[in-house]
Order: sequence, then C-alpha cells, then structure tokens
Amino acid sequence: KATYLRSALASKKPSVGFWLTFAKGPVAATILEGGGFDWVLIDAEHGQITDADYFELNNIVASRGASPIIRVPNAEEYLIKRALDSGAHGVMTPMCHSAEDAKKIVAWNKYPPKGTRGFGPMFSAHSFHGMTQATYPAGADSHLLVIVQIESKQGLANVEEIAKVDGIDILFIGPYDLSKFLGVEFGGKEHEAAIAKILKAAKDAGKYAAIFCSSGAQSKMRLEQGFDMVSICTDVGAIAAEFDRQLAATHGV
Ligand code: 3PY
Repeated sequence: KATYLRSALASKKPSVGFWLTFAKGPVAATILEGGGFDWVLIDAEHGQITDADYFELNNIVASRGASPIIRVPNAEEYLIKRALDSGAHGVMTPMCHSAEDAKKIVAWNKYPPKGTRGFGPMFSAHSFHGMTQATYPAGADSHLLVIVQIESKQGLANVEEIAKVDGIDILFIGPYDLSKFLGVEFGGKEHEAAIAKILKAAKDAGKYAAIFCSSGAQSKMRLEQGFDMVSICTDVGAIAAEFDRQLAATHGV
C-alpha cells in the first residue's frame, strides 16, 4: 500500500483521523499507540509545528499505518514543496477560493509534466513502505493526495468549479472559518446549508468530502451525512477536555 489514506478512502470508508498541533514526536507516538487512525493532520497553519518537525512526525505517523497529511500555512508553492519533500502523503492547502486557486495548488503538488513541483526527493520516501528515493518520483503523482480547504465565502460560491478541477482529490471543509467568513452561527441553518452544498459539490464531481470535527459525536453525524473523511478531535482539545472533566470530578460537579 503506497499511501494508506488513499487505500483507505478507496476501500474502507470512512477514514478517520485527528489533528496534531504539538510539535513533539512522543505526543504523536503516544496517541497513535492504539492504532485505529487512517490519517493524521500535521497542522503547520495554526499549530506549533514548523517544517523542521515534518520529517520526524511523518515517520512516526506512517510507522503506525496512518497517512501523515501536512496542512501548510498558506497557498504557496514553496510551502507545498517543502511539505511534500519531507514525506507527507498529502498536503492540505487552506483557503482555496476559486478554480484558479485550485489549479495552481494542483500544479504545485505535481511533478512535470502535470505540474511544477521541483525535483528533490532526498527525504520523501522514508514514510512510504517499500519506496526508495529512486522509486518515489515515479509514483508520487498518483499516490499523493491533493486536498484543498473550502472555508471562505468565495470558496463556497465557487465550490462546484473547484470540485471539478482535475487533480483535486479531497474537498476539506473548515467549519470554523466557514462560519466566520459567512458571518453565520456555527451549527445554524445557514452554516449547515453551506456544508451540505460543499458535500454535494464534492460528490457530484466524484471527489472525496471531508470535514474537521472536534468530537466523536460530531464526526459520527458527519459520516452519517455521507462524508468520506472526518477528524475526531485535536490533541490539545482532547487534553484540555480531559483536564476539565477530571477537575470537575474532583470538585464533584
Ligand atoms: C476550520 O474549522 O476553519 C478549520 O480549518 C479546521 O481547523
């Protein structure tokens, strides 16, 4: 299996992951100890993680049979290149607003002739079973997942065109940004209608639909709606929630 998440999406829906925001390998290793995850989002947009952490985190995640997916801070060619070169199984680019954005993002994710990714795979192959520096480039364009986030007003307006862009694999909803950019209540009617529109656009275009969730109850609900890929929580969110729970138990509330 070249990329675990790609196989999981193709054969064993749904695909479940979590959000890694701590830059420490032992944190990732500890959470992954029990298995059960298809992917881990290594968050370099909002978390504590920088590109110096990518290689170690990719390898820890992949060693547990999950796909390391890096969220880059912005839609920039050099950011995507550095994430892919560190061995990510896919890059998630935030704030995709239009089909033009999506086409650029696809090009930055793929080697010529499909795209403009520069050649330098010295550290890319370690997180793929059975791949070497020599074999990585030939398989890269078909193994790696191109993921864009739909989370803005323009992204929502253009979602059908974005979904149709060749080379985009997954539309990933950022529900928090979406509610802020639309100026609507999180979980309210308009927010849910926007989410449903993105889900439909992905399905109509034959692409996978994914959404960030911050609890198992939320992710279960989204899977029942037809999403292919959900997160269950963030590392920091889970720790904070557990501390709150134990503190409340201590005080008998
Ligand atoms: C959002 O909800 O806006 C995200 O991007 C997920 O953190």
